[in-house]
Amino acid sequence: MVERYNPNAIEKKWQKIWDKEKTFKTVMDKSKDKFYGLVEFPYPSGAGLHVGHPRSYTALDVISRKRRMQDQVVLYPMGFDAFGLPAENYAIKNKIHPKIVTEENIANFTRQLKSIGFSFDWDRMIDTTDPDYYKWTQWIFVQMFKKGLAYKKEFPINWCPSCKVGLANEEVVGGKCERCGSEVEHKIRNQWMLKITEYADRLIDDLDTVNYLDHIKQQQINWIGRSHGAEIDFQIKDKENKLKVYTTRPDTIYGATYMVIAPEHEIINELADSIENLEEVKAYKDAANKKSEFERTEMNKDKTGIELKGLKAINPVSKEEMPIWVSDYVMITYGTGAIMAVPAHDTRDYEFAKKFNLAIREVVKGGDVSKEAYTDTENGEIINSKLINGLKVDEAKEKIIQILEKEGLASKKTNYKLRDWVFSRQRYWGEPIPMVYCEDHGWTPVDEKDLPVKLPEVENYEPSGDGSSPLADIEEFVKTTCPICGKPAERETDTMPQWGGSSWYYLRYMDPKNDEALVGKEEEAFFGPVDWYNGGNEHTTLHLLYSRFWHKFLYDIGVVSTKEPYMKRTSHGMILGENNEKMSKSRGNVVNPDDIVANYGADTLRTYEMFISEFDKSVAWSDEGVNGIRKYLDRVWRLLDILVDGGHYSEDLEVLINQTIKKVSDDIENMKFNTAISQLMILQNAFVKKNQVTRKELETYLILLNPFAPHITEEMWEKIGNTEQLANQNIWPSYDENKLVADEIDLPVQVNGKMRGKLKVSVNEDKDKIIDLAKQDENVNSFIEGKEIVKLIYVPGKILNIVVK
Ligand code: ANZ
Repeated sequence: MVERYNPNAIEKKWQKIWDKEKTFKTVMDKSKDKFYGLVEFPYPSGAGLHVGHPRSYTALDVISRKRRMQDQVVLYPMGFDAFGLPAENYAIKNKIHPKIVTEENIANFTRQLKSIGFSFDWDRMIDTTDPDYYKWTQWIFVQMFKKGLAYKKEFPINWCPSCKVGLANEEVVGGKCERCGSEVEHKIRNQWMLKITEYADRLIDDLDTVNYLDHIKQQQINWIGRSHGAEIDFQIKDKENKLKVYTTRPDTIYGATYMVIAPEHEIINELADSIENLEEVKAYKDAANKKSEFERTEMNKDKTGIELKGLKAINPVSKEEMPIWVSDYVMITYGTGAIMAVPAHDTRDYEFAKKFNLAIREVVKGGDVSKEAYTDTENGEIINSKLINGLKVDEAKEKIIQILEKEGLASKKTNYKLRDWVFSRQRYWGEPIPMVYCEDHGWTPVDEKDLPVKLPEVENYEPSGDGSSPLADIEEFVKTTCPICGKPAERETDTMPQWGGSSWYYLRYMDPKNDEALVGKEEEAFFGPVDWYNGGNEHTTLHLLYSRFWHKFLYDIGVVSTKEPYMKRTSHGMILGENNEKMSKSRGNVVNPDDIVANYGADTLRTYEMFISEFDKSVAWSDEGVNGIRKYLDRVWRLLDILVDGGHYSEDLEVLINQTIKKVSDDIENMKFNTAISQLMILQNAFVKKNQVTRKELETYLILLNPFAPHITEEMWEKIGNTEQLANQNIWPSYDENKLVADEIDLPVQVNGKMRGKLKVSVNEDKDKIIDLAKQDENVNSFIEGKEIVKLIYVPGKILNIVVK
């Protein structure tokens, strides 16, 4: 009998060895294939690691460890996205420099991550708050400025009048300040913007070249919100002015029964004299300004509006006069801020027309517009529309645009929901935006040789109270000289958002210590692009979009050689508390990974998190489940008790072992970790049932289990006499195609009594499977295809006879 399984001792031992020997150090080797696996680097919060983190980290650790054993050069790095609000707020409250808090938190995170046995190359660790790192974040900003992609614009910030501080969107809850509950106002500030809109088409079109889960691609596409349509001019009756609308449905122009403009539309001022109910209109506009865009566009909310009395618009095809309404469901920031309303075929217009008793005219046949708007564009046929009757929607769109274009009243137009990216934050704990303002030269970037612009040491992190960042109060920081003329000038005091440092971090891992370039050419060419990126669903929209934008920009200026940063993107489901609710301190259902490691071992934590459910599904934590995995690893350990000599697989287990190799190999690549582990459990049971495991069998078993439970498997591997670590070897087993099915035979297949083929199947294969296989056989299928099968005679191990009409 060997001693009992003692994870704590074993795990500490191996972690020390990995650290000391730098087992997972990544070294470029062009003679081999590379694999770059990436997981989202955490924000090092004071609360420490959450059990959600290891779900993602273990998944790509499993894949990375397997790929290493398949002789690939694996880059699997880790770092910290350490700028951000919590450290700053903590600093304000406790008067501790955010740098100190951040350092402590990073140390704690590192300890926790190491205790779980991830195979990160710790020599490549990065920290976005390290000046050697953010120097390059600033450098990228400067390049963007030089290419005209960074510019200043007046833009409202969320402003808490009682805290006297600008708030991030996530600090505004239901329109109120998250800290003090006051109503949040909008304060206009001159802010830095990045022109992501210039990349909108490429950000959609290049999705064809990457392998992201479908819903992730769709989120990118929806966020960018490209739509093709036309701008059409509607003459205002008895006036010079025209009302320009944006529509994606010019085919429905005969169905337009009224116009709607956004409350902020300039025509209200331009034609104020002719508006009979101007006071009411102004009151409506004031009320609308208080609402958020979300409140205004919410589908199910009650529509409000007011008619512009005294003005009419003229439909350019039917020449009909139409009323003009003002409503806050039309946004000034999209299209032209005005629409032609077609209630019969647009749901929002329909609701509006019903509420205010406006005409609904059907112009696309196919639905029942007395009940609801008919919005189908595939099947509809145009009616009640003199110039385009009988056409399909698509044809009608083209034709109407053609007709109106000739008269100079319309032009094709593509619109995007995507807006330029507000890149300024009025905070201390972020990368200073490396710009200088000079009276004579305006905004000028800091000279590249003077980067990084470091955050100054300060005593006070309180925002200045007028909407500027705390940096504005530090004279030594603000006062500088103009990089062009050398005259006194002032630094920008806004800092970058947390999205900055995380938009390019995957590049720095390839070459983290380079002080001449953000990444060396050779390293980038070898390691790039990221082969597989896994992260949370909450980051599949913005973070992904922002970093794809930066990457494309870096491609354009020749820093990187690929158009896309990530070849593959997957996401994991959330781990909920035992009570099925989101884990949170206030709910008291948080599980601390430290406790699991201490009580059960890291291998149990890892294997449990991979076994818990399908990888992309949310799932509740279960202590019982953890216990179950611990017992399984205990049983694996006891395989040592039944070990016998033998450099082969026993004959009766050969098929099961080959099946297991195949299943574990395939399942890992498909992120079906749970079924890979089930299969390993089945094989372990088979050894126990036989009360014997040969040395060869145990070795194969340990290799297959190693990615999930690296410590116990290294220990057992060593115990049975191996001297070189599993993790470093090109040792992943392959399976024998011919040994995947038990007792294979060639089953003859007849159709109407004539021999038509033979199927390789196991003796006792079930009937449905046999029939499926027969249909897949080309020759057999050619005799049954399109015919009715009237009878099937299957004698297992002997013959299949199909009788067709
Ligand atoms: C007439 C029409 C008829 C429309 C119909 C739709 C269906 P996307 O795909 O989002 O681009 N629209 C245009 N500008 C708007 C604004 N500033 N605020 C609110 N709505 C606006 O949708 C474009 C459609 O949304 C446009 O096409 C317009 O309504 C509306 F059967 O014009 B449509």
